[in-house]
Amino acid sequence: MAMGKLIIKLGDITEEQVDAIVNAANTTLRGGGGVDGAIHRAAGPALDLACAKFNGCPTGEARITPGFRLPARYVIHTPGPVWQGGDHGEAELLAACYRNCLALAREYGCQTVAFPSISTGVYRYPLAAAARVAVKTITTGLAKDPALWEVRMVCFDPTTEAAYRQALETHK
Ligand code: AR6
Repeated sequence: MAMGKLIIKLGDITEEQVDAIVNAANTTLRGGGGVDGAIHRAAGPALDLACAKFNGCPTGEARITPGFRLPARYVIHTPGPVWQGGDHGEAELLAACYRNCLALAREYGCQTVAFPSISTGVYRYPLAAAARVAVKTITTGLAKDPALWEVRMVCFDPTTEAAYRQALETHK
């Protein structure tokens, strides 16, 4: 089987029609601002009830819930690392987010997955560096999982989109 593809697009992840969207959450999994707030608003209050059952999630790990009112069947929640200068394991933790989300997607039979730019908002991870980690980890994940046919990086602004396009070009 041919390897699935990574596409980069500008958009609002809550509108993506995919098997699973990823949420850049915090370790409480109880919602917040940014993409997390948008996903919780669009999914409706049942999402928070489902998240409450996990009693939180460590940075770099992932948890899955239904998508409720979202077009996506599932939401995979992952708390990214807070940028603390780069010598606190941030790159490895960010890679673990992408890896663990793809592992859960695989376990739940997802063929299409959409990611936001994890950690580059409130958590201040430098954009170019985060994009390199994301592209490398997603590309490795696609090569290992023949059932996964499309991963979308859904960027909320043109600067973010340009950074991911650049990372993909450089990676090739
Ligand atoms: N669709 C796609 N991307 C979005 C959307 C959207 N609807 N809304 C924002 N983004 P952030 P973090 C982009 O801050 O840095 C929350 O409060 C945004 O422009 O959402 O991982 C959590 O509860 C940026 O490019 O996530 C945590 O406390 C990217 O998503 C904390 O923020 C990530 O920005 C997590 O911080």
